[in-house]
Amino acid sequence: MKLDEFLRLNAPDELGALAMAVAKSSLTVWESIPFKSGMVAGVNPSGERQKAIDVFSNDEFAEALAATGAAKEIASEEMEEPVKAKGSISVAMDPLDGSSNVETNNPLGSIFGFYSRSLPASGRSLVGALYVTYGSMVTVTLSFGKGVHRFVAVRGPAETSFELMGVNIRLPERPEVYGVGGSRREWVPAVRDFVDSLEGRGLRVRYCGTFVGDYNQVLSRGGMFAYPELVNRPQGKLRLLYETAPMAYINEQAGGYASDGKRNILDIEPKTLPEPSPAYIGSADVVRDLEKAVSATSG
Ligand code: AFP
Repeated sequence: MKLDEFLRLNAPDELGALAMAVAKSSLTVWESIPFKSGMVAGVNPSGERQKAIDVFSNDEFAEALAATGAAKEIASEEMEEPVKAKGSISVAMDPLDGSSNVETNNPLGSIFGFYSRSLPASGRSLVGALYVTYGSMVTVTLSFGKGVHRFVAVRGPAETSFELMGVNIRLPERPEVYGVGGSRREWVPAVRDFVDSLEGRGLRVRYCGTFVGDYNQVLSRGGMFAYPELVNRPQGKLRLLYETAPMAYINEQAGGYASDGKRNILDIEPKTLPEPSPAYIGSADVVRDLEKAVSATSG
């Protein structure tokens, strides 16, 4: 089944239009990655230096989302202010996750959260979420609150389409892999001890340095991805609205759990658009054990 047919049957019209716009634009972004890897002069609202591909993917997705007429506002990790439009759904996006990995040809990704409320809003107001992987395949993984489904880009004689690849994807029972961002000496002691214990549980480290790529393999193999609380950066690096809440929504739909170390990521009410939070996401039993270990040591 192709993505457009799936969306017609399974998604409200506005969400379907937004998801289809993202899928089409992801192919344009994918083709542009090798040609736009240089830095540009600006920094994004979080103070990170931007590549031409960060700006290009932001503009490509923002224009395509606005053109659907379904978006009320489009907020992005790469924009100071949201783009306002006339639809009813608020979109928050990280248009190109992991752009520092372009040179090394590691996987990259794009993340989209579809919110029913004006932004900033908690993950409880998500009505859908989607991420794209640009790896050995271009895939779109999405949920509109009824399971997690995946589509893969397939080149046909006339056009490239997205074909159904996985229905009702669930995290496997047995966790196999983990990946943790930052460096070991920056992790708070409770996180370091917990990560050490994962090897004893039979998990193997697998880390590519792009949240989407690292989470995507956790969804396939079970385990945990974390960008944890750091000694000098207690809120970690990843942004709630643009990154962790949409992925937590998908992860919950796949039977998993995501925490900031104390509570469900979906329950956090961000006060600003780029608000970061520590993130531990993946198999429910592993992440709940992490939460217990971290909360037992925090005041
Ligand atoms: P870039 O977009 O600058 O490449 O950062 C990617 C990212 O935000 C996220 O995708 C990774 O999980 C995280 O950074 C990795 O950060 P470390 O290099 O500190 O492990």
